[in-house]
Amino acid sequence: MLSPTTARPLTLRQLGIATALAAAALLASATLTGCAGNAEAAEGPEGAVPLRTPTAADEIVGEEKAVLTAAPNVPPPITRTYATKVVVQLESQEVVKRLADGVNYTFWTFGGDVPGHFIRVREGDQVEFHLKNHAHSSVPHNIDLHAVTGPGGGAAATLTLPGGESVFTFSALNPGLYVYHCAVAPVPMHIANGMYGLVLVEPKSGLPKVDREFYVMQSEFYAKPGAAGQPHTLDMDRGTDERPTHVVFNGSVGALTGDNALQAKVGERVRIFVGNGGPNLVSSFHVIGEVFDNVYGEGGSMVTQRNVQTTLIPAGGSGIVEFGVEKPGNLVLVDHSIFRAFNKGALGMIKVTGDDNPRVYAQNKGLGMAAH
Ligand SMILES: [Cu+2]
Repeated sequence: MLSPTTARPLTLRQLGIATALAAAALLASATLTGCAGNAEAAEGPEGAVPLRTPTAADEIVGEEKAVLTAAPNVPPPITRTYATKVVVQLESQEVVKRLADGVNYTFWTFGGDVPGHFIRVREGDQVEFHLKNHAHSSVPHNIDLHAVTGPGGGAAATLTLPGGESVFTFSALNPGLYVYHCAVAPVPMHIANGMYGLVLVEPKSGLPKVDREFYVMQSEFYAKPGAAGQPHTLDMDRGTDERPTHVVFNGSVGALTGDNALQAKVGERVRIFVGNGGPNLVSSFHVIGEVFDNVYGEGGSMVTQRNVQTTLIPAGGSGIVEFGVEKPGNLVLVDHSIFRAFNKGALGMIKVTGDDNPRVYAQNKGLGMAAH
């Protein structure tokens, strides 16, 4: 019987739970969509599950072609205040590129690059998705977008032979940052060869303005040498054993270091859309020398935590991190499963320029060597 208990004054433990719930409710109110979005309103204060079935009131106005970008670039923020039909055109291509110094690899890609090109649409948009498979491909490909509500995330509708094209349509019902990948059997082979990318469904009210947005996607490779003079290919045994030869950001060792380092200036706000293509490893994403002011956990549509050192990016998942840049110098992106960073390639850099601020950080004495 519950009734005698509920009549008593709250215990300290119950009060603690009540406080935690109130705090969670407060945090939940700080969503990206605010309270203007229909779906958010439909969820109600008790967090009831919304049904997002589009109705006649959700009018689709006009049509536009999606701007797709290769990492680390991100398409511009969406300024539209209404839903439209967005035409996405993506082509699967099998290409030989550098994976690491001395290692060329036969990548299978979306758009010719690893990770695949970034897609940005608005919550409520109707997306007409065209998947082409390049005529020189050796096998069929398709696409499963985690943003899709429907069979296989689109995979069932997009099995495409070399030289062919498939088209399907979906409504971007849920805001958030989603992985897409190829899902043709054997699925691990297609993903391990590089077939993944990110699609952002921007909330109706948009994302808070920042100065820089970057696209960073971690993944790992299981490479074995080809015949003499031939590029490396997938080592299925290593893949099955989860023993990668390379763990990288944006498709190759050094894709975000040296001349390829990301750039920012002191005083700017930075947002990184982080994805993890896997196929196996979970990423402990960390930026050496910074603290994430905001984290949208697991790529969902609200800030779930503030002041975070390291955030988990699941295989086949994502996260959004934001931080202000207060100090010039080099910030280092790593998977903090740290052998991966320093021995297998999961290392990137943001070069921050601008005026120094010793109040933020100052080195007061060097190596501490004894005076002669
Ligand atoms: Cu494929």
